[in-house]
Amino acid sequence: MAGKHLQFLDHEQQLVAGVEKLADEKWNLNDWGINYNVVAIGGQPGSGKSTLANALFGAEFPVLTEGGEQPTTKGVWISTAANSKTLVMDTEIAELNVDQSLWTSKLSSTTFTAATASVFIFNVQKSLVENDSNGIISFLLGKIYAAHLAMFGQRHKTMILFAVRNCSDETSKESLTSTLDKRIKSAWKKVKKPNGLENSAVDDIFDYDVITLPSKIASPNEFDTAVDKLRGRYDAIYIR
Ligand SMILES: Nc1nc2c(ncn2[C@@H]2O[C@H](COP(=O)(O)OP(=O)(O)OP(=O)(O)O)[C@@H](O)[C@H]2O)c(=O)[nH]1
Ligand SMILES: [Mg+2]
Repeated sequence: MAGKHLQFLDHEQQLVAGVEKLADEKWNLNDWGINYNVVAIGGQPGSGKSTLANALFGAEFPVLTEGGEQPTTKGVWISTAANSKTLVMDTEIAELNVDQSLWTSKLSSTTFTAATASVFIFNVQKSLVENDSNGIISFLLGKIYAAHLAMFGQRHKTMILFAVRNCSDETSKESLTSTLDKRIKSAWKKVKKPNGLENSAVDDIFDYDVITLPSKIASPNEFDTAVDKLRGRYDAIYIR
C-alpha cells in the first residue's frame, strides 16, 4: 500500500471516518509494542513543516506545490517513519489574524500534539526569530506549555527542537539561541501553573535545543546534509 501517511482529523477537526482501520492495515503497530516515539512538527503556515518532516523521517505528507492552495496540511496527519519506530504528526495551524474561533480550534491540535510528543519540532523562519513583533513564538509556546501542564504536569518531558529555516553561513546560531531562550523563559513566566507546580521551572518539563537549516531551495545539498546530521542525532538519542 503506497504511502504511510494518513489524515486523522480533517480541516474541521473531525475524526476521518475509517482511519483507525486504515492505520491498522498500513502500520502494523501491534508489532511495535510500547517501544516507539512520537514526534510532532508545528509552526507558521507555509514555513516548510511538511517538507522537513518528509526529509527527516521519509514521510510523504502533502507539500505545497507551485500555484497550490495554502494551507496544504489540513487537520492532523500522522505517518510512520521510514527507518525507525516513530510516529510523526503534522498539523495544520491557522494564522494569528484569522477569525479567533478558527484560530483557537486549529491551534488546539498543534498544542495537543506538541504536548503529547517526545519531540516537538518548532519549525520557524529565521526572519521570524529575528523580528517577531506580534509575539507569535511566545504566544505559541504559552499555548503549548498550558496544554502540557494541564495534561501531564511534570509526568512527561517534551524536547522542543527549534528548526530555524533558511539560514546561511553568516547566520549566528548563538544569537538565534539567545533570542529563543528569552522567548522560552518569558512565555514560561506568563503561563498559569496548576496547584503544586507554581514554582516549577521550564526545564523541569521541557528540554530545548536549536538547529539551523539552510534553504532547501537555494542550497539543496547543504539542506540534505543538515537533515542527515539531525536524523543521526535523533536516532542516537531516541532509537534504542
Ligand atoms: N525558501 C524555502 N522554501 C522552502 C523550504 N522548504 C520548503 N519550501 C517551500 O515552501 C513551500 C511550503 O512548504 P510545505 O512543506 O508545504 O510547508 P508547510 O509548513 O507544511 O505548509 P502548510 O501545511 O500549508 O502550513 C513549498 O513550496 C516548499 O517547496 C526551504 O527550506 N526554503
Ligand atoms: Mg504542511
